Amino acid sequence: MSKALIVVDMQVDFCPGGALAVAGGDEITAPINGMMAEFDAVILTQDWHPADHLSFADNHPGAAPFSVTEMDYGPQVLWPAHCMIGTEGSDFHMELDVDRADLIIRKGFRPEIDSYSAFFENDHETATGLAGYLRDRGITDLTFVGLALDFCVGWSAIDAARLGFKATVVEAACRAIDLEGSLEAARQAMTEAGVILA
Ligand code: VGL
Ligand code: ZN
Repeated sequence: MSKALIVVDMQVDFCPGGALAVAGGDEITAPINGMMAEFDAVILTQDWHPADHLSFADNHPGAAPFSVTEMDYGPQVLWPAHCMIGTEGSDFHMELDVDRADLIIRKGFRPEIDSYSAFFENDHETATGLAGYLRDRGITDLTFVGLALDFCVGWSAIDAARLGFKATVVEAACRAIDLEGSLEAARQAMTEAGVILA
């Protein structure tokens, strides 16, 4: 049994003062750094969008941020522009122990499709390659922390469970956006998928 800590989107734009700030996002860097020592591998995900990304409300004339639109692959929340490639907002939080990471997996770089999960883009089909990497290394148990619990953390953990990994989410080392009940919905979906909420 080999286990990895998957640290989801601990980036400047998701922390207070950022473009898509999650309340308390900066409070979890210290606990996450502290957890890293307990794992065989540490993997960071990095939300990584081009300026013309279709998840940005700005790229849908007249659409308000946090409204929902219909894409080819299903409903998509339109976010304020965030984590743009090469900007400060896409950097990891200054205090995160980035040096401990074995792998940084970027997601959301295709303009026409968003990617909440670390495993699949939002069509639930296009793989990021993370599952293959973990399997090649013999990693079976995954613990998820980071931002945001009800989007990227939740979707990643659900995909992990569906792919046959043992998936645990440590809620105390996560923070949520909580958009119209999204936190409760994510908790329920995670439980149904067999994710352990610790
Ligand atoms: C995220 C919304 C848009 C996240 C990323 O990390 O949860 N949420 N992009
Ligand atoms: Zn994003």
